[in-house]
Amino acid sequence: MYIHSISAAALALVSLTQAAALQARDLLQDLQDQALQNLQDAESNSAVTKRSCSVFNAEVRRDWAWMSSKERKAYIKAVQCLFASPSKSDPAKVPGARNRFDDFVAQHIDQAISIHGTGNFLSWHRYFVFGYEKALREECGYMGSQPYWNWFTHQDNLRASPVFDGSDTSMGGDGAFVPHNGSVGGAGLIPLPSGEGGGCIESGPFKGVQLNLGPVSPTMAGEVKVNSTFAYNPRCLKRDLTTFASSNWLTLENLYNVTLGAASANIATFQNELQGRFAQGFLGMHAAGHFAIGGDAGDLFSSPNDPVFFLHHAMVDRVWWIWQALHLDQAKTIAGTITIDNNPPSRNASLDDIIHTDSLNLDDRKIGDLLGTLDGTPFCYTYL
Ligand SMILES: *[C@@H]1O[C@H](CO)[C@@H](O)[C@H](O)[C@H]1NC(C)=O
Ligand SMILES: *[C@@H]1O[C@H](CO)[C@@H](O)[C@H](O)[C@H]1NC(C)=O
Ligand SMILES: *[C@@H]1O[C@H](CO)[C@@H](O)[C@H](O)[C@H]1NC(C)=O
Ligand SMILES: *[C@@H]1O[C@H](CO)[C@@H](O)[C@H](O)[C@H]1NC(C)=O
Ligand SMILES: [Cu+2]
Repeated sequence: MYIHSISAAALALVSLTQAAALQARDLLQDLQDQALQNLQDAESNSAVTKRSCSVFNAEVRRDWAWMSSKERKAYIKAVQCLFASPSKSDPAKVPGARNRFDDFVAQHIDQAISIHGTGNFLSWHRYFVFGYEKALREECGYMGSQPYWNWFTHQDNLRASPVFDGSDTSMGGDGAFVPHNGSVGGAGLIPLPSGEGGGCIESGPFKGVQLNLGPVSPTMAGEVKVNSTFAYNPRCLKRDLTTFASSNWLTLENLYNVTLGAASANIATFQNELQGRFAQGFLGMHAAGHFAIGGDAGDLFSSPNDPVFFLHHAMVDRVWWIWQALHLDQAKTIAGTITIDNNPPSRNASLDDIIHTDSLNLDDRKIGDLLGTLDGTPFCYTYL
């Protein structure tokens, strides 16, 4: 038995039991509806009139599964265009970059240890995905918005997901099966069994694509680390769809916890639960997504080599966006330091800290300017 539709008001009540929420036909849809409602209410109650960006005119990012074949093909074509366009990275710094897609990989490699387990984790990745979406639009003629990978369907059969089914309207299928001993997630603490892939992507649009950078910190057995951080290392894109990771951690229970449950209390508990409790064997939804894709996507540094990275991080961003809309009084707070899991110990991140993006054609921005997706500058988008 499921509850037909939890009323918006009921959802907002902390008294709603977790069990009730989990029985809901679609917790995610209820959260989404409540988030949009809260943003609309906030706007109609706001004293500020005539904002250039509003929840009513913002770009809308959508679920890959809900896009038409034509829309998906337009997105895929634009991503392929980035792979075919010249790099803008400084060759002295990034000798291995060969194309525009590599610039994004290089940016993430360069900053990896100061953008994960830090106070800028959410805002940095929000800006990164935005920069990618902007490049698709401005440099590759894409007219749509950045799609997301909805984690909460096909968790028990990733190969059937419209993101991974290997059709020409997917982001490519699994890797070819190469026997291996699995992967190790969660900063080396959480062993994951091998999926049915492990080799080069076998089907769909990214079959045969050439990667040039990384792996810098490979996590799948048998992968060989590149000799120097930005060296040229041409090879195929490897995937190992790992249902073990998706079915264990991409769960409605975990979604509930970070949006309405104990972990939703403040930005620190939210982002920490989302990023996992590795010492306790809990991968968390962010890392679980990376390891569900597997292969190149499991590398802390060079994970953007797999173009699904951007659909995954759009979903991370969407869950943050939902949390923010459900906690409007805390939406513009941050927590965490400026070093990965505060190692080595460092000061707290501040709203005035600058996010730099080198060759991505984005202006440097303060973290504080990257917290609202409807602030107009630089962002004006919502999710559906
Ligand atoms: C897996 O690990 C075992 C034990 O270390 C080893 O004997 C075996 O060769 C490995 N298999 C592969 C495919 O690497
Ligand atoms: C690293 O360097 C060694 C020795 O120069 C070479 O044999 C190997 O192919 C290189 N590996 C990669 C991944 O570039
Ligand atoms: C919810 O998150 C908190 C951390 O904030 C954690 O202690 C707790 O175990 C989580 N609950 C579930 C059911 O996972
Ligand atoms: C850093 O932030 C934490 C809470 O997120 C706070 O308890 C601590 O006092 C802050 N440290 C400094 C030096 O401001
Ligand atoms: Cu990252």
